[in-house]
Amino acid sequence: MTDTERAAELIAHAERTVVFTGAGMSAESGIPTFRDALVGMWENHDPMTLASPEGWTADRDLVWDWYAQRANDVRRVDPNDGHIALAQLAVAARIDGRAVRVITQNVDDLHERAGSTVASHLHGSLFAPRCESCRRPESADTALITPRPMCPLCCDSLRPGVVWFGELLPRDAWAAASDAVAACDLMIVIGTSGVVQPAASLPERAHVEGVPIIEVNPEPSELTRLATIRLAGSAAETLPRVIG
Ligand code: BV8
Ligand code: ZN
Repeated sequence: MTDTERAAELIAHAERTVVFTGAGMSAESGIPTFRDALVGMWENHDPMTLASPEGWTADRDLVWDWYAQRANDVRRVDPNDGHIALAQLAVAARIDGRAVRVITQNVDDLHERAGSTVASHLHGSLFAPRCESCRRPESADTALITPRPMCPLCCDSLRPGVVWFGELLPRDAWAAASDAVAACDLMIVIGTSGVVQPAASLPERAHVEGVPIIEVNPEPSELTRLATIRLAGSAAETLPRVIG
């Protein structure tokens, strides 16, 4: 049996699958991975600085514009065959009483636009801006607007709805992800370098519990050592092959 066939077999029979995705999931939709995210006018900036409270307080307009550009970029692309295969997997599983829960580190909405329900956006969303002071949520379209809009309620600044480096993950997102991982009998890890914590500790937890892990990534990652099966390929090419 090839690794692809073994993976397909595990996926077809798992009762409670968790799909754990990173930036590589969206690469074939044309969204650069986090580390490649700085092109054009952003190439002289460090994503770790732009994606941090220090970067925000240093220059709110610059950081807001970076996120608005990323939100507009996502709006201009489509989910890829990998996103679509995952959405189809969940529909097929539900028919015979099996569950597929998507946990993503990504801040785009491509899983949702492919038809998936996302159980947890661990690092927030480009499309959930909120007021920095009163936390009033604003519409997804507000994320696309520059210059930086002000809160209509308290007139303070809006901020992007993402989790910055040095910020705690949203309690409900972390709880939903932890519960899904605690209950799963298969984990599919797609398109993540496995560097960012505490998100990367979730595959670790599954591994400790003896849950089989399938990794889909053209390159080895920090999580490859945990993989039961490693499929060295891209999300859009590999997932349709292993999801019947
Ligand atoms: C926190 C939103 C408590 C913003 C993001 C423990 C140890 C070490 C460090 C820490 C630790 N605990 C906390 C830290 C600090 C930090 C951290 O992890 N730093 C890293 C750099 C070491 N973590 C935090 O700060 C977290 N908060 O822990 O709170 C706390 C509080 C105060 C003080 C201390 C602790 C918050 C982290 C959230 C950061 N926000 N996103 C934004 O997007 O602008 S994370 C951001 O980077 C992305 O969302 C994504 O999650 C991450 C990048 O990771 P990947 O998704 O894996 O993407 P990457 O580019 O790395 O890899 C892409 C992969 O895809 C590659 O493997 C590639 O081969 C593959 N690929 C490419 N093409 C394809 C493909 N795969 C498939 N198909 C393809 N076509
Ligand atoms: Zn406000």
